[in-house]
Amino acid sequence: MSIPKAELHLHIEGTLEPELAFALAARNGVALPYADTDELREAYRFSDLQSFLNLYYGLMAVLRTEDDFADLTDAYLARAAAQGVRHAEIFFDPQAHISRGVGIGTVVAGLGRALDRSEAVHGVSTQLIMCFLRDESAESAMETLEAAKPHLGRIVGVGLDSAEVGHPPAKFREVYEAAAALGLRRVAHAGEEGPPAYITEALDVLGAERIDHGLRCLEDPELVARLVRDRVPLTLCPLSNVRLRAVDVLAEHPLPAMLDAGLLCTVNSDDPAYFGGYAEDNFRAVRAALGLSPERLRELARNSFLAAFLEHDEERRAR
Ligand code: ES4
Ligand code: ZN
Repeated sequence: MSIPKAELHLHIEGTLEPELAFALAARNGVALPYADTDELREAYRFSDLQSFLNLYYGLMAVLRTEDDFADLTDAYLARAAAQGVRHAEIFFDPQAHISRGVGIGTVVAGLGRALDRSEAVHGVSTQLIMCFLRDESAESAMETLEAAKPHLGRIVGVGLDSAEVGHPPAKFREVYEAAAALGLRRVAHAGEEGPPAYITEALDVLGAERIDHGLRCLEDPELVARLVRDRVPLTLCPLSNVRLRAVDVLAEHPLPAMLDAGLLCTVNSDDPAYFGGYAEDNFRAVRAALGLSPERLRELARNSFLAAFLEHDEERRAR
């Protein structure tokens, strides 16, 4: 039995398993530069975030129709439910689809169709968070927010992802202000590969309520003290950190030190089809590699609900 938990750092495009990628390629007549699923899996040897992103954005070519996004999301929800996920806050990257001629209306309709059935079919409540690509311009982010306006009833918040180094949060001040004015919640990837100053900037300039990853906060003791004092949740992704070489081996992951420091840490799967596991796989991996006590694992699960954008009645049901 897996412990009930909320998944707060999950890119829906990162749940595209090789088998589904090939099935969608066939359905849509898209040619892939890999002979079969084995050859594709062979390519999952990443040296850093950018080497992953190159493959990840390329494989998205198979996602074209509303049905594709519904099938992708339904497959994720089934896997998540089987791993004890009761609530999922799901990232998607509108710009990665708009730039390929797939409109945000198609994407949201497909995701939404699967999410609408999720509680009944899988017992998983859900929220959607649209992310801006930080290696695209601030103008493009603002256009994306504008394009999302007809769909804001389905979207709880905004995030910031893609290549971090060289793309500090402050570039997105205006679009985050506009998002806040629309009543959207705010999160941002920071301190995955980028310096601790990006975490501080995400808090100060973007008003981020949660930090995605935040691993490198440990390099700045004042920042750690602030994150502890203000109870800012960090959505850590241990298997992702190993696969993208942010940490050498899981046994050296700083999660235990971060919990000892009093940080509000959560454990999440990021891009599970690429990084070797879903939510419970990440819990199991840190338990095995880091020797976390049952109390620590319960704390991580509790933190996931505390850090979620849940209404109180939903929170009660999720537990
Ligand atoms: C991502 Cl691991 C990671 N970091 C930043 N952006 C991303 N998009 C998808 N996965
Ligand atoms: Zn991520």
